[in-house]
Amino acid sequence: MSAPATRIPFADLVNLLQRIFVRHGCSETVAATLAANCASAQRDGAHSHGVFRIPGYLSTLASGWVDGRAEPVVSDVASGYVSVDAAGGFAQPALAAARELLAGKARSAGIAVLAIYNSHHFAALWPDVEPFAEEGLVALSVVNSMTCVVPEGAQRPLFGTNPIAFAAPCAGGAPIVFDMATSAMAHGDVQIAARKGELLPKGIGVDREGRPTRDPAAILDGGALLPFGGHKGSALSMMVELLAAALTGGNFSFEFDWSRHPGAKTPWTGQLIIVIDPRLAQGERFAARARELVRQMEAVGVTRMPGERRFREREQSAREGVSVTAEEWSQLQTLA
Ligand code: NDP
Ligand code: PYC
Repeated sequence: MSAPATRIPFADLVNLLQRIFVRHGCSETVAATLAANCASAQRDGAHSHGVFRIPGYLSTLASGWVDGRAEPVVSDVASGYVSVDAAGGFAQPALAAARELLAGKARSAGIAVLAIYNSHHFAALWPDVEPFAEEGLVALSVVNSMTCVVPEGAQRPLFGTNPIAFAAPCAGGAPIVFDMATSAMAHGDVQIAARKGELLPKGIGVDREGRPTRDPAAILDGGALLPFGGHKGSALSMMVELLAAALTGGNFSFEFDWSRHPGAKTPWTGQLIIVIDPRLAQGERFAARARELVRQMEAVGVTRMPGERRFREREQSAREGVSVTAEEWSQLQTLA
């Protein structure tokens, strides 16, 4: 039986993670960005991309696969288009470097695109879109990952778990946010289930022979995941490959070869973010309309909006501290 979880103030967790990233080869800027991202996921109960990911980040840094000191290069391509070469580093510092330019363009043109390439994304996607909605903007992002999903009708994996995240302002409350893998389950959650020795629901993946399996270890050991919703999730996953890789100049999920970097875990791909300012055409009406949609959803019986669980966990973390298992806490202190 594992020891009970301990609760850590959010700022202390960020500081500890930042020290770990610096100690393991990141610049101060990159470390601060990754630490805030990872601690936010832990704070919100997004456990597949919280401190669970730290060993993967560190083994990747040690393998030389990712550059923790990379300096992103931002290009102002057109009135509604910004491009960033992440220089073989992480996607989040690339977004941070281009963020002001991107939001400014969205506010003046009504819409702007940020294309990040030569980047590694190993995190939840909602932290990349939610802050835009908090500023009254609508944001949509896609990122492709690593080959582990069998397209509908295919015999072998090709796509990544390829998440889509969306955030929009909503009058009088928290923004509306969803963030979902286009695979039936995120790879991180399969790893967590394998670690706990739990069986998965039906329809998540196949073993190395292509037979349906509920065993997460069989999926991880030469097997593969399925898209969610059959051909529909498969089409969305294809779209993510096109937008996050073909459009940005990044790798498709199947294009990179990390075999010479044992320990490498972070997909080397691309990310697209589209930001829209609804106020240009709609004034404050968009946020009011969003509130009306939520009201009507509740009226027909919806009791749980996407993002709501995270916001609840965030409130609890603010009151009581961020929950981390005793094992994770002791491991983090050793790593720092
Ligand atoms: P989930 O299936 O857990 O959740 C997807 C969305 O649905 C969330 O917005 C969630 O809200 C919402 N939701 C969940 N249950 C309900 C419900 N019963 N009613 C209404 N809404 C609900 O996420 P995934 O497993 O698909 O993805 C997990 C994470 O993995 C994501 O953050 C994703 O970005 C990340 N990921 C990252 C990749 C990368 O390459 N960087 C690749 C693949 C995944 P809530 O958050 O409140 O639970
Ligand atoms: O959980 O599928 C996943 C994932 C892939 C890359 C980072 N997270």
